[in-house]
Formats: sequence, C-alpha cells, structure tokens
Amino acid sequence: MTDLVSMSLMARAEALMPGGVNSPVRAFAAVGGGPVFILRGRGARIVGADGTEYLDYVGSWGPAILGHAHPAVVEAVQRAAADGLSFGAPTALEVEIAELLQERYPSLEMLRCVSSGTEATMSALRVARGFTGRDAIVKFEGAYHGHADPLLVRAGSGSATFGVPDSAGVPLGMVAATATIPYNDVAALRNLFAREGQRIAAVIVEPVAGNMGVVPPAPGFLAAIVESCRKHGALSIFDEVMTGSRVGLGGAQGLFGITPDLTCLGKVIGGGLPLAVYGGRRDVMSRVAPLGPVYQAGTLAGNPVAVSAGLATLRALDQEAYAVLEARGAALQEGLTRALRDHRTVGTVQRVGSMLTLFFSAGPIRSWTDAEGADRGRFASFHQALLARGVYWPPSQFEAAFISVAHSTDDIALTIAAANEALRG
Ligand code: KE4
Repeated sequence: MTDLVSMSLMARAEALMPGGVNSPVRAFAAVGGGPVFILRGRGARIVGADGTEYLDYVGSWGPAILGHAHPAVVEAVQRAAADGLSFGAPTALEVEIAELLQERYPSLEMLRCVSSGTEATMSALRVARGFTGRDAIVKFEGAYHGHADPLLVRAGSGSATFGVPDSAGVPLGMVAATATIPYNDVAALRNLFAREGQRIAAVIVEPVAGNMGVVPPAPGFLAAIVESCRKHGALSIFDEVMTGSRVGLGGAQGLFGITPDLTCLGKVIGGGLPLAVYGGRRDVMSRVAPLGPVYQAGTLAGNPVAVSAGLATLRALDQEAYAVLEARGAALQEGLTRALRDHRTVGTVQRVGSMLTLFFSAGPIRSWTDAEGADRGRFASFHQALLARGVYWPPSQFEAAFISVAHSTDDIALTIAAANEALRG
C-alpha cells in the first residue's frame, strides 16, 4: 500500500536513482508496496507526500531520538547556518562536542569527527591496523558497520570464515583478512583467537546488535571480546553508531560497564545531520594524521551546522529523557508481546532501551542464524497492515524500531491497538 503521490514521485525517482532511493532499505523491497515519500516531520509523527500522517518508528534509523523538528535543534541549526555553513577550518563548536562526548564516553581519550557511520568504522579499522601492524579483523554475522569494503563480507557458516564478499565490486583481497563468527558465540571467538590471534588487528562489534533486528549481548560476551583482544594484542572496537546515546547517556559501554579500546558513534550524536565520530585510547588515536602515519580526512568533518544539531540533541538528552525512553520502550514491548499471545501468533519482542524488534519467530534470537529463521512474509504483511493504520514501522524484519522522547503514552497505546488489528488479519 502506498499513496498515489508517492507512487508518481517513485516513478520519477527510479528514472534517476538506483531503486529510486539514496539508501537501499528505503525502497521497501522487503515489505513490498513501495515507499512513502515524506513531506515533513514533527515530534513523533511524519507526514507522507499525500498528506497522510504516520506515527514514526524509523526516526531516520535512530537520529530522531528527540522527535522530528525539535525546537532546540532547529533553532541551533538556524543560528549556526546564519553564521556560515562550513569553513574547512577548526571551530570552537568541535571542541565543545568533543568535550561533551568525552564526558559521556570516558573511553574517548581522543576522537575525530567524520560525516557518517561508515567513515567512522572504516577509519577505526584503519587506525587499528596501523597501530597493531596487523591485517586481520573480526566481525560478527548479521552485524552491519556501514559499507566500507573490508566490512562487506558474507555471513559465515557457523565457524569462522575469512573473506567472502557480500557485495559485487569488493575485491577478494579487500575481505581476505576479514573473519566472521556468530554473534554471542564466545567459544568461536576464543577458538579464532587461539588459531589466529597473532594476526588479528581488531574485533568490531555492535554492543547491542541492531542490524539483524535487536539482539542483546549475552552475559559475558562483550567482556570476552575486550579480554581476548587485550590478551592477544588486538583492539576492541564498539560500533555504537546505533546504540550510542540511544540505549543510555553513555551508550552500551556505559549501560554494560565495559570499556572498549575504540568506539564509533553516529546517528543520535548528529541529531539528524551528517556527523559521526571515532575515537578511544590516546596511544592509538595519536597515530592518526597529522599526529601520526594513519591518514584520514574529510571536507565537511566536524561541520559547524551538524555539530550544532548534535550539541542541541545531546544537551536535551538527560537522565529524565532516558527514563521516558525506557518507560515507552517497556510499554510497547509489553503491549506487542501481549498482542502476539492474544492472537496466538509465533513471535518475540526483543528490546534494549528505546530500540526494539518484533521477530516473527519463537525466539530467543541470539544470533543471525536465529534471526534469519524469522517469517519474513508474516513481517511484510504486518508492516503493511500497520502502515495502513498510520504506523510507520521499519520496512525490514532485520531492523530496529526506534522510539523518541516525543512518543506519548497515547501514541504507544495507539500503536498497540494497530498491532492488534494487524495481527487479527
Ligand atoms: P552510516 O554510514 O549509514 O551513517 O552508518 C553505517 C552504520 C554503522 N554502524 C551501525 C551499527 C549502523 O547501524 C549503521 C547504519 N545503520 C543503517 C540502519 N540499519 C542505516 C540505514 C541505511 O543504511 O539507510
């Protein structure tokens, strides 16, 4: 289902952009019906091209944690823009956000602003390889860290697999040193380190997986990563592009009390504008140019308008905001779980804070192997039924839904009612 205005816009878009979109998931391929083109957003709601209003659970895939067009963020952006959009020179704003992020993420002894999560993870891997002098990196099946070549490797087959590209155009050589192992599998991690530890530069992990749907870390999993890296002279990288300032003031590392060597941030910290960060141990980050031999650069890195949006967003995120996010998330999880039970539908709702996924699978979902068994067809019809009832849910079974501070208790109740109708079929 989509509206006629979006359909006509899509016809024009498809003539000019691959799939009519600027990022694949937006095409609604996994749920069918074609995308809704968005006119504007305010608070917890977005308005489609034909004027239809939707309760938004995509939130720009995480950044809109305060809701859309938050007055303080809009005002900060307008004020910054009036002074010039970009200078390619240092500004006080970059110092302010670096200091604020270091307060919230003590592991960020030194950091660098970039313009996307992909840039952050790509750069973190490069500095890890430069610092250790090693090439091998380890990621987990079902995790997504942006589209840099070394990270586009196919999900493994249960044991560690090196170097199978997951995209055309990625030379075998670019992924030959990238191993994938199952998420939450400490034994597989330890076995890989026992075999290859001397050549592993880094392990990169989503400390709460969001890109296979929400999969929390099993007890001891994150600690095992940090400990194995330390034992073998590798670096642990927490990709907190999604979880950073989403699952708590200090991200997943603050929530779980685990300190990685390097951290990547994005999404929320830019408040909807292109801003991301990588950083961590001072001895590691001191290898980055111009201080050291690891090169990384960016025309718009630390852009004053994007930084202003990020500062306004982060300053509005206090413990009270996280208490609201936790309460809304818990209420939605409880309501959706009850709806599945009342309609005798096989499914499970997994959540950390204000990011959650309803899997059409019995659960628990602990890894990609568990997640990929979910009923995608059932998800697609559920998504379409929600959309028809004014609820804009992420258009893939393997994504997280995001709640904002602007979602009211009534909005949560409305969503649960729509879910009950959608499950009733
Ligand atoms: P960007 O390059 O899209 O800013 O960030 C890449 C990235 C890195 N790390 C994690 C944990 C991420 O979730 C992402 C991007 N997330 C997707 C949503 N699953 C962005 C949506 C999209 O690709 O359009």
